[in-house]
Amino acid sequence: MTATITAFERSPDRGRGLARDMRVRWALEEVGQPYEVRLLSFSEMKEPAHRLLHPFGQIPTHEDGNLALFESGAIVFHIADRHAGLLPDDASARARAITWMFAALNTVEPPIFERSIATFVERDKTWYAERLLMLEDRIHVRLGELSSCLGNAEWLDDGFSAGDLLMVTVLRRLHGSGMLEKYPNLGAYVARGEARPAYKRAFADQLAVVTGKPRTG
Ligand code: GTB
Repeated sequence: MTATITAFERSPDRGRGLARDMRVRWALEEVGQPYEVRLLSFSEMKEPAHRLLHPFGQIPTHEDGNLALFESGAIVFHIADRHAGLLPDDASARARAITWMFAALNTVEPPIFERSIATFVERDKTWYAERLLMLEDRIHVRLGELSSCLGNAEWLDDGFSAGDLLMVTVLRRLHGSGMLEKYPNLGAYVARGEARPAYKRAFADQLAVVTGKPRTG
């Protein structure tokens, strides 16, 4: 059965792949699973019908047969767990890849997301500059640690995994901030993720929602 995911009808990022359906699309492309997309307006997300799928009235969701899931990390794990390509077979390597999934979402994403929110909604506050510096200091701590851990490796633990997929989507949020540029190995890591054919297909599909021009490749 073909899965159905939900995404923004009008993504505030105008198709730059920052909304969290991007990571789900990318995971589905990596494992070669077709999917359908139901686009939702902000008001539709808050309606009872959608809240049956997502208690917090958000995107993305993932429906497959009788199973409905929310939380992008749980959805990516579900896809990676059921299809080959995003988690190693070896039990220890698999556990390490899952650890990186949690690290991306629980340790690296929070200060980065917080900074994005601040730049949207706190710009006019008297304390904005001070808060931005504080948030950027916190992000630099994490980026420095991640950069040391990655070193010259291609991916976080052996081959590309769902841990890398989530980490790349998290780090991409720093494009335009000037922060990633201080860590050349992290910049190259993100570029490697973005160069993957599955990433490109997912990016083109979410962009097509905005441009109305479906991808041709
Ligand atoms: N923890 C949940 C998950 O990972 O799935 C968080 C889901 C979430 O934040 N969903 C957002 C949403 O539905 C969209 S992705 N928001 C509407 C609402 O809460 O009413 C977050 C997001 C939104 C927009 C941009 N952007 O435009 O750059 C980037 C990321």
